[in-house]
Amino acid sequence: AKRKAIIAGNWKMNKTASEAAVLVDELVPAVQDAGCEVVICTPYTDLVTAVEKTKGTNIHVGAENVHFEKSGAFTGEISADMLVDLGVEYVIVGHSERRQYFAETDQTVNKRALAALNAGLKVIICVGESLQQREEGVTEELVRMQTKIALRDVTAEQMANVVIAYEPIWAIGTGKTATADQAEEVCGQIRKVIGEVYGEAVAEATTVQYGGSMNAKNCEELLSKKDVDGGLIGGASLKAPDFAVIVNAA
Ligand code: 3PY
Repeated sequence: AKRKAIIAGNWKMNKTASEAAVLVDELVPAVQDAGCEVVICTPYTDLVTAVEKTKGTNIHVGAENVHFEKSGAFTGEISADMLVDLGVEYVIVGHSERRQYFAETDQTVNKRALAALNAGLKVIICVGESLQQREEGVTEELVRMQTKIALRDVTAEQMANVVIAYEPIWAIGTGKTATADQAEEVCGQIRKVIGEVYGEAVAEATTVQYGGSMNAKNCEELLSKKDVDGGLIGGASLKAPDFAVIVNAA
């Protein structure tokens, strides 16, 4: 494919900084021959360790969230500039756990994506339907809407720094995985909506990942699909050998 496959780990709320140091030391040799882009998205408290320990390697570091304001009275929040200054390159925006537990909406996803892009970060924007929405047959409409709103005011030029991760909520942390055909279908729908907004060339160049219990066993089939350009990896990203299998399958 002409576009870049990206395998990104989403560590979620796991690993102290000391534990992160151990894991990154295991990851560096395990993924050094990757043919894809390799990203690890870690808790804020692990970022300094991750950036330091991956200097001069093929591993890129990302955060798991970012606030949309530049600075000010937002106790407990972290700005895009703060991440950039640390050497962080990526940030996940709109993971379903943030939508579900932290009142994230399509509108705040859009604000975070814009703030991150304007600061020079690359964003991994997560979209995906619940089990109920899938059963009601509104997956395509829902994912189209989430994608369109998340990208409002994002320029065609900035799309070079945008990754979309299709993460069906029913496949997150449940051990259930979308079938490769389901993943391919929705990733294709996402690419189609990007094409409607930005044109075919941008759509063809945009990395669209699948996420949701992708692991060392099921990665090969999922990654074989033409519209699945990598993965956002939960639990399996916390084990260096498993993460390496996924990276080497991409
Ligand atoms: C999962 O695989 O469970 C994820 O949520 C990846 O982001």
